[in-house]
Amino acid sequence: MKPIKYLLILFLAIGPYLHAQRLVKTVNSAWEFQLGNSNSRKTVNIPHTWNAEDAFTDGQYFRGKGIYHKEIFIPESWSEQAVFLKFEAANQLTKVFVNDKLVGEHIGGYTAFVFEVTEALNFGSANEIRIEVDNSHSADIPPLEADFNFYGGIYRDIEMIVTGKSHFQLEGEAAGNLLIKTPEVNENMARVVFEGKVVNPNENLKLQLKIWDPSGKIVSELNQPVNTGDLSVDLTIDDPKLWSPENPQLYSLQADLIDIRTGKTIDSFFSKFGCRWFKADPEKGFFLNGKPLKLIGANRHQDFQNMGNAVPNSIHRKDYEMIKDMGANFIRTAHYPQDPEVYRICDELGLLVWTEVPVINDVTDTEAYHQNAINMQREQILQLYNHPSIVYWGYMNEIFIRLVFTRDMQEEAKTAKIKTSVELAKKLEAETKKLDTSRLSVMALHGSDIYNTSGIADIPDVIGWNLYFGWYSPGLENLGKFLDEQHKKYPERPILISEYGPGSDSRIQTNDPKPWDYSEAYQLKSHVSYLNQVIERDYMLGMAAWNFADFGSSGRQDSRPFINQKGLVNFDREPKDVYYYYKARLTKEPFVYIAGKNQETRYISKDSLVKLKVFSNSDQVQLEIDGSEKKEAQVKDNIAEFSLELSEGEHRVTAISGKAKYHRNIKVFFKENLLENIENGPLLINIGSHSDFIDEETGEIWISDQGFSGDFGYVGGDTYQKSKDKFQGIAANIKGTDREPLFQTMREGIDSYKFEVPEGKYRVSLLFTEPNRGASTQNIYNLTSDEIQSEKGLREFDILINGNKVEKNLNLAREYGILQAVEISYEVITEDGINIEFKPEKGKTIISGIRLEKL
Ligand code: GCB
Repeated sequence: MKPIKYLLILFLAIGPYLHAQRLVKTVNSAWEFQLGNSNSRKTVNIPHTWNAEDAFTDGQYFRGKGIYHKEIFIPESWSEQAVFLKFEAANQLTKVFVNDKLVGEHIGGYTAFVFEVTEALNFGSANEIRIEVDNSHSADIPPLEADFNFYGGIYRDIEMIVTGKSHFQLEGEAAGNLLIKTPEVNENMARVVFEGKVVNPNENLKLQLKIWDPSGKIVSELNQPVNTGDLSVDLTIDDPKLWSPENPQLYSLQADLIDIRTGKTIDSFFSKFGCRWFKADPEKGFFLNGKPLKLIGANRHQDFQNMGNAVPNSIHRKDYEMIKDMGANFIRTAHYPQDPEVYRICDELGLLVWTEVPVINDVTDTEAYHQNAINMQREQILQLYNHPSIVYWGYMNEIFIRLVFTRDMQEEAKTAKIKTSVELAKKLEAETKKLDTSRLSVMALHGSDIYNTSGIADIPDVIGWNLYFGWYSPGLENLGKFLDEQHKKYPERPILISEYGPGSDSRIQTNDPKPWDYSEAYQLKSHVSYLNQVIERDYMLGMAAWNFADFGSSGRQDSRPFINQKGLVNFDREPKDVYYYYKARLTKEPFVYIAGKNQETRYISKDSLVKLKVFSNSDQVQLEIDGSEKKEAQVKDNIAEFSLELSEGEHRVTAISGKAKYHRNIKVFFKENLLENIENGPLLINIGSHSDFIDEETGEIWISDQGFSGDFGYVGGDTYQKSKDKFQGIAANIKGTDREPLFQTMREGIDSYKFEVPEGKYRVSLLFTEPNRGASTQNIYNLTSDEIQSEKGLREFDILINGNKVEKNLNLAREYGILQAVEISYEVITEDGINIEFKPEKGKTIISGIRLEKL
């Protein structure tokens, strides 16, 4: 049965029991919002952040205070009740005032908090609510720094909760959650322990507890008197229906507080839970309900294009449905607890979860920092306790990375840093186990031995490695070696890969992928290799790709600035090729997909073949070309590769494997004919790159560069390379364009670019950028000639088109500034061909792209 249908039945089954003895309602709409010291207010709805736009403009975003105001009418009839405000989260320091009275303060941006406001309210009249939220950097609040945006605001729901004077506890770290523990589960029985606190000033109460099994049948019932204070009930379920990714069956528990004198229910608590058991074996991997299960999935950040972190529940749901749909069984909510809805969804869908608190990159050696980190872990565990999906409580990510990458750090300072981090890890481990012995503790490390030598890696139950071989460090194949070494050295330590994967950009397409080219093809190649290397190692618990979706990170300058592009899907959740690859690799329903959604137009040379990759979960794929010709290929690692001899023009290819079918139209152009057909459209060249670049706005394709051997191409020079083994070009924000990759790749030291065009009038547009960050425009004339020699960026060159000098001493830095997109168009009348010559005066010549149009 589909989960939705099944839930509906469950809901109908338990519907009558959900009496509204506790009023819970959102208070999200129409708050008056004021940012920083500004006097102006605007009306906003919660979820809200003030950084949805500015985090994507110049690498800086507002970090400070925002104030939310609202008048709320409180009815007279509530005066005998208790009233609470619950915040699912606000980033990151929050103060709540009711009628100018401070009712509570919360530290931390990713967990919920509840304040009782009864005493501050005026009943039967309007009440002024003011919420001050501050996302300024604080040395005492994790995270100190990280590769994602700390968007400020009340970005999750606000609820108002009204109960009787006696009620289940709402205030406190659990934010109203009562714990359902399953300390013992096997095929025959599950022990269920229900724990909570009752606030009971004056009534004579009893507790009525019911448990429904996944089919809606009551399997346990209990009535007992309760007093104020701690509550603990121990129950047993026979033949429990086990929760698993294939069959995520959930039990429901409802606890009612009943006034014995009147028989009325005065407060209720409802939660689902699940019965399952698991372990992490350092030799044999992860086991769920006694069976081995390789954990394969992704990490997920909570932001979305144009919304920052203020996303509705529907987007959370869609994300996890997509993750489930691609066949994953595992998710890491990196790097912080996510919306409560997320864990409900993972329970329902059957995704195993690693959830963690945001202690990232660095630790402050203060009591306050340590305590805040511990409180976050307490809140996370107590609030999310009942979710059967959660199997790991995480508490640190790459905690030594700042230390490793800080140059000139004194030995003493390093030792102190290690000491405070290890101490904090020990405290977090102790706190985690104090609250929950049934789950595994975990931390994520970057590829450095310092975690082993410092002893920190021995603290949690499980170690996650964030490994970027083939990206930050060379060689995809080094992954397996690294893992084997670790496993051999630490045979008692269960390990998994908590992050891996390169950045990619759907605008960059090639059949010849290289590290750092940001192509979808390189991303695919790298994920295939990682999957192979992990799946063949039994001791590996599993792996989580970095990241499910592209996400905002204001400090990043990749091929799309301010965005981390390692997503399997884009920031707007449009899948990249690799997403479909996972689907082929991990799902069982017949599936076939022709890769290259963004590569439907191919520019090839006449004598070469069109390469197609087809993803499939069967052994063989048949390809039908233009309805008649058929080809067949074996599937290896869920990919069937085809090399097709296709004529110029449009072709329809259909891939068939078993019951699954997929069509794609492929348009082929021969490069040799482009100049001949230039009347039909411009020739666009992505100079300095082996990839085609697709302009998302116009659909134009800037084809990969080529050397001249007749027809068109460059003469002389080298591909511009900022650092060896890395990006061919410069990964930096280029001002004045959103076609960054076009300007980021260049040819340096080029002598000329030639086109054997027929006679006529043409427009030649040349694209440039000065990549040298050191080439300052201000002090350029103050440098001595020696300095000029050493400053590679200080270049000046002439440009001649068919012998006519069109630029004299072109100095990009001086005339336009560095990292600025520059486009200059020239009109040319020719009788025979176009030759663009570049003559250096100082430094090396450089160019990023050419557009050639016939007029
Ligand atoms: C990491 C971090 C993660 C980054 C990622 C990256 O190791 O844990 O927060 O976003 O690398 O893309 O560099």
